[in-house]
Amino acid sequence: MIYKRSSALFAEAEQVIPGGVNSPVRAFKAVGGTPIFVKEAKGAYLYDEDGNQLIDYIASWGPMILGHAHQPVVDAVIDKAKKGTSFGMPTQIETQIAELAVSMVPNIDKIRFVNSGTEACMSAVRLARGYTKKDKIIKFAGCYHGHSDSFLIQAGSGAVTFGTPNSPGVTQGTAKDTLLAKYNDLDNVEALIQANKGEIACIIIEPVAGNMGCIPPKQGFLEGLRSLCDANNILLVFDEVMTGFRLAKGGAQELLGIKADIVCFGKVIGGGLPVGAFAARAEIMNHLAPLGPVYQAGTLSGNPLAMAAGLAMLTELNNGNVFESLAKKTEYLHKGLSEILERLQVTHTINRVGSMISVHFCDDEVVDFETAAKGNNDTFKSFFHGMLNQGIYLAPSAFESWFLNDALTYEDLDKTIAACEAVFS
Ligand code: KE4
Repeated sequence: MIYKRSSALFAEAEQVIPGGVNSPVRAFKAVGGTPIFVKEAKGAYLYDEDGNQLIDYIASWGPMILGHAHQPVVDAVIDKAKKGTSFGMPTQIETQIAELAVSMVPNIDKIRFVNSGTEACMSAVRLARGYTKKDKIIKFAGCYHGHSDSFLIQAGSGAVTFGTPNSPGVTQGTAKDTLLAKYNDLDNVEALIQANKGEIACIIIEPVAGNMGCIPPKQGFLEGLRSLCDANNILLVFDEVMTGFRLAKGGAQELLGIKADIVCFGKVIGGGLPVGAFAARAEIMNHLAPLGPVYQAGTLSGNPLAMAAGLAMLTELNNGNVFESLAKKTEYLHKGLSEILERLQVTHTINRVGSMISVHFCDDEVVDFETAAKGNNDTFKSFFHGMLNQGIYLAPSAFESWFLNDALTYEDLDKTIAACEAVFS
């Protein structure tokens, strides 16, 4: 594959945009090489600036679950744009998408729209703190909830002490209120709660982790968190920015049968336009301004253009059964890749939940950040570039989940499996 034009465009971008990208993971730092510039996309295929067609396995990191430029979404956006894109005043379409989302997702009565997953998670934590009148939060190593200060925290010195900033610009004052736990380790969470009795407002978690590769919750883990939260007046916040409207209509709450107190959304809910949201039962959501004292706002929150894309997307998902089709395609891909890698004796493990999947080049079971970090990154880099050179675009990091879109055909999946065989033969 030739990337001459992408390389030239990247050099230009670097002059005026830090690192040449508007989000770091796009810069290929984890896999090396220069990022691919996309000219357009349709269905399961990306068309880059050098004229290469690529089978897409990130779907814009989740949103494009029905494939790129899905006609009903495109039509809705075009129609709405002609009538104005944002007014800074309430519009009926906000109520329409809110009613639909509330009808699809369990345990929520009200929803507030924002402009990104970060904003949704940041606002959900502020709401949890305002509602419980407690300051500390527990998050999990390897889980990503966006780039808000409270989340850019790494493990502190002791197992049950507070975290320390993992980015310059995050203050110790912020970090002291974020406790870091180990994913799938209930004892560790219980120890943190005991060591910070009465001070923890919420536990925020990706119910199926997607930012360490894909990591499913162990049997009983989420149920245990639910019980610990109930026993300690702690709110359980599900960050469903990735899993929401992807794993099921009702997301991970529906698929796994666990009730969260606050649920955060992003990605799919916006149909490819910038939309995030957070939702809960009315008793909690009514603490939000202008009804309650917890402040949260946004100039473009609920703007009609983004709502039109999101409403069209959720309507398609609510009326169809893409989740079963996607799960079957992902299982097919999983089986195909496993057979090849086993036959070629490539040390690996594959995690999969619904249409989220990741390949880890290690033989340990990948159950948390520590085991995810044991993957052989050199092997992953060769895998990534070997697949890319055969027209298969995977997530450019071993710590990301792949996201299947329903425009992928079984022929595309077979091509992907064959490309994997070519890489390791
Ligand atoms: P955004 O602010 O990027 O819309 O959402 C933040 C976020 C929150 N919660 C979860 C579980 C997420 O995965 C994300 C964002 N995901 C990354 C991919 N790992 C987006 C890609 C990027 O950062 O460019």
